[in-house]
Amino acid sequence: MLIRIPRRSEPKPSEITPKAVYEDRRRFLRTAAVAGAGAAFPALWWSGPAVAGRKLPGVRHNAQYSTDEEWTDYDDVTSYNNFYELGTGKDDPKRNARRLKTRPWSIAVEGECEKPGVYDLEDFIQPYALEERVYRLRCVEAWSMVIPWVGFELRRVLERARPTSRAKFVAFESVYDPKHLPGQKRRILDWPYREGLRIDEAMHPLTILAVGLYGEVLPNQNGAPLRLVVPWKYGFKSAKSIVRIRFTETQPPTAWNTASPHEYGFYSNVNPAVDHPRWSQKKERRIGEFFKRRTLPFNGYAEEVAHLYAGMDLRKYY
Ligand SMILES: Nc1nc2c(c(=O)[nH]1)N[C@H]1C(S)=C(S)[C@@H](COP(=O)(O)O)O[C@H]1N2
Ligand SMILES: [Mo]
Repeated sequence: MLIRIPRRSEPKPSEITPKAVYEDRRRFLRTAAVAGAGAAFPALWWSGPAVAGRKLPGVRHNAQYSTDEEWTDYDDVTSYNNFYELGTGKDDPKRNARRLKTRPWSIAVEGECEKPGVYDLEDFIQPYALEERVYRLRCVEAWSMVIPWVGFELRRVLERARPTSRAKFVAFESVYDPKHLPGQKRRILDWPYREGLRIDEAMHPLTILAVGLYGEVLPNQNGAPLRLVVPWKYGFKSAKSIVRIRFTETQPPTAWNTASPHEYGFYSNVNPAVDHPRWSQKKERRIGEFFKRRTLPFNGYAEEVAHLYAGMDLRKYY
């Protein structure tokens, strides 16, 4: 088997900014900050109709929360997808990627919080420093990948909104655009795609909102412009192309649980001891590998998250 050396984000000589330009830019940033624009994030760079694939600047690699396993090939990560809004075949999302319109895009933060709001994508992302997190993703269909995401912790967004003491869950809603999205012309799921987390799961530092992968702006087929990544749960919990984040007092309905409750629970923590009714969850095929691997409890993140479920019967709350 080929050992591939992961692409790290070392600057090429061509990317090293000349000193004069750099100093000019610093001056510009200072002025902008004084003017109250808070230019931590380069908005101009980020805007535009077709930004998928553009290199993301200023991304810090987070080694603490990253696996050092070999990254799944970029081509597999971006051409073998589940994104039913763009079709149910694995190659449909890439083929239909252009049907998803990611600009303009706004995100509503609402429900049980003191500071609800509707934000343009650029304003929503602007306050957060971008990090690279290399996570395992385990699909309920018993395959897995290792993906270098770029994003920030969801808890930063939640803290800013100041949830009230009644906020016990966080609900997520994906894009609804049946005019353009071929999958939404059929009732494969009860659109829009919905997901949810208990608030402590949503606040866990492993839970991120991703805006990129492989150091670049997220391709549409991977859930542009903004998607959830919850690495210790089956892939379907990580909702793509999010337009709404809502604090709720009661457990919110979710797309797959609504479609088939005995197969897909609300928690859906990766659990090799609980089979899917139609297949085993004991092993998985890492995309790009031949032999199957044993699936680990909580997808290998037990040390970080098992305490969230202390005393819960995870066969009942699957
Ligand atoms: N809106 C939306 N989000 C979604 C899905 C979907 O069909 N629609 N599929 C889920 C499933 S089953 C998986 S495994 C992951 C796949 O993410 P990836 O294609 O970026 O690897 O996205 C999840 N998020
Ligand atoms: Mo999945």
